[in-house]
Amino acid sequence: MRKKECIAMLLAGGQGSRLGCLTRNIAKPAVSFAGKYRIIDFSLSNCTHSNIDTVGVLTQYKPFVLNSYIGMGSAWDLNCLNGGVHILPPFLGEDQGSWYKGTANAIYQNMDFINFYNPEYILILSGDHIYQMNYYDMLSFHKQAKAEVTLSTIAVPWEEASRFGVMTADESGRISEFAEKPVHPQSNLASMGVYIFNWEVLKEALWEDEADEESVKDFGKNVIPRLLRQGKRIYSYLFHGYWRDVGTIESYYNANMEVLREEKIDKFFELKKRIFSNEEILAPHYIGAEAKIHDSLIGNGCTILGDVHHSIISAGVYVGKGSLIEDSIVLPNAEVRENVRLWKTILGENAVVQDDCYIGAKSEDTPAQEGITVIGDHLKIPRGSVIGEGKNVTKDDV
Ligand code: ADQ
Ligand code: ADP
Repeated sequence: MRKKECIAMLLAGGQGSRLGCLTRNIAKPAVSFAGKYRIIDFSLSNCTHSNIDTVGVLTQYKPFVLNSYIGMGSAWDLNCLNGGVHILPPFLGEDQGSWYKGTANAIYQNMDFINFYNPEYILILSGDHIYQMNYYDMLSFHKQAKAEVTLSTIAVPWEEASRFGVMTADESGRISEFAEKPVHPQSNLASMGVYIFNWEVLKEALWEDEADEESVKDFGKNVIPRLLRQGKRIYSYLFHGYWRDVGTIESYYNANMEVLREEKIDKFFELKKRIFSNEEILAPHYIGAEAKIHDSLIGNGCTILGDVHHSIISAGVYVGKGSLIEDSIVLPNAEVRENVRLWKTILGENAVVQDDCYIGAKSEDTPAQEGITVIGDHLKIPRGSVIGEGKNVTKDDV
């Protein structure tokens, strides 16, 4: 009755330190995206559309916003009785458990959860990717290839390859070499951090990994390379769609801005399958008589009295009179008071910029040329502040 063919384990506990002050108080998968979503919506919606109805979400770092956002999982239709979404924090495993040391250790500590459903296959997902993918197609490939492990892969630009696990595969897709974030990559075929394992194979691999004192308990650094050395059947499943890892400020900013491109916007909102979101129900946004807005997304519950150009304004944001927001991302419930200029800035959730500030530029005439300015959540920027371009502003700086 409880047995499932395939269940998903979604890794959502990394510190996300490369997102700087955006993840000071919030886990990376709970960071807002495209004015309406949180990053985790993409992976959870993919599960729903792939008929995967049992998902363990492994949380660790700053989990409170994430936990309350996921709730019972009903937003993604994952609130079923036999299965559903389960939040799995550390310290619940055997012997009280301990902090998750790495991605593999996080799964190891939740073996009881997996055994409860006794699946044949385990799908491992990350909480920091923007994409739409049918995991069942990947599972069909995995079965057909008689693989023991399948990695979802994508060709990335060569200059970015060293950010990823990269590999070499033969014509059938069988992987012969794998290197985690090599300084000098020999291939641009990158791992998307999406894995399918035969549960029996993974179980064995996790025990071995735990016993290895040199291991940092990471899939990319330890588990995959060890299985490859053992001659296991590891396959690459080449993904052809849109996929972005939004683990850095630049990639997060660029992926948001990509949504705004006129020729792309329809594609984003008319995806074949809907992306579900658990956004609060808010009033419609209000645009004041003098406001000028173009090339932008405006979330629900916003009040816009100033100008917004080529920007993403998330739910519940206030923009006061005489303010101009350009090339920026304003995260939920932030407040931009009067006569403020924001250029190429990510303004954190609930942050407040008081009157007459220049953010991302030194004055009205010198907009930021490069670099993204980030203002942490809940910060209050005092009246008249000037914050230069390309700076990560945290509470300590203000
Ligand atoms: P990274 O992007 O560096 O590389 P990693 O830091 O391992 O990924 O995090 C993967 C996911 O696991 C994230 O969603 C993170 O939040 C979560 N996570 C990290 N540590 C965790 C812990 N201790 N407990 C729970 N969750 C945790 C990986 C692969 C590469 C691949 C890229 C693709 O190692 O081979 O190319 O993903 O993005
Ligand atoms: P590109 O031409 O940049 O490779 P596509 O034409 O496939 O990308 O997609 C156009 C835009 O639509 C992307 O920039 C992205 O914003 C959005 N998009 C398309 N497909 C997806 C998806 N599956 N998941 C999330 N966003 C998507």
